[in-house]
Amino acid sequence: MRKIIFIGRSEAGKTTLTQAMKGEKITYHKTQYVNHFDVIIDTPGEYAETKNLGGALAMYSFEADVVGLLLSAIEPYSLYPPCVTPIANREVVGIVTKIDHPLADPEQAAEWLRLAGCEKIFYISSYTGEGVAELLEHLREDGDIMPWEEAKERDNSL
Ligand SMILES: Nc1nc2c(ncn2[C@@H]2O[C@H](COP(=O)(O)OP(=O)(O)O)[C@@H](O)[C@H]2O)c(=O)[nH]1
Ligand SMILES: [Mg+2]
Repeated sequence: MRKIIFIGRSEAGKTTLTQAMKGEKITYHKTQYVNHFDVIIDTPGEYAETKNLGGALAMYSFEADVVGLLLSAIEPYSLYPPCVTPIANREVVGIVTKIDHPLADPEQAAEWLRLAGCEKIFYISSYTGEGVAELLEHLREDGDIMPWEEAKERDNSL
């Protein structure tokens, strides 16, 4: 699996998503699986809140294969400057969090992430697990057996 690093202001949902992606149950096609891959680097929100976002992107992305810029679907504004993603020198994907929220406006958040330079956007709720499997799938490398495939192989061998 490729490693992803989460960047986003505090309250964006980084830590909750990190937990939703590791060890916890992941819902894939309405069935729940446990993820064994350790693929996430969580960061404190301060990195995205100061003028140093570019520096953080450049520095921390060295440890990751993919950078995930998080923006919650209930944000009233975006901190991301337009076209920042090339600074990371890595693939940068946009992650809209909290799509389950009653006040969520996922398309607005997605629009801001595209403005920042993200081409691929994931829509996620760490509460319901929606979108988590898709993000894991995006990190998959040749030879990786996803949690839901492991379960299938086990069933087949019974
Ligand atoms: N409705 C909803 N709330 C969420 C979700 N993910 C996180 N939150 C809430 O948002 C707040 C900030 O989450 P946290 O993961 O600590 O954000 P961080 O500061 O980026 O690490 C917490 O109160 C979480 O319970 C989600 O998928 N849906
Ligand atoms: Mg956190």
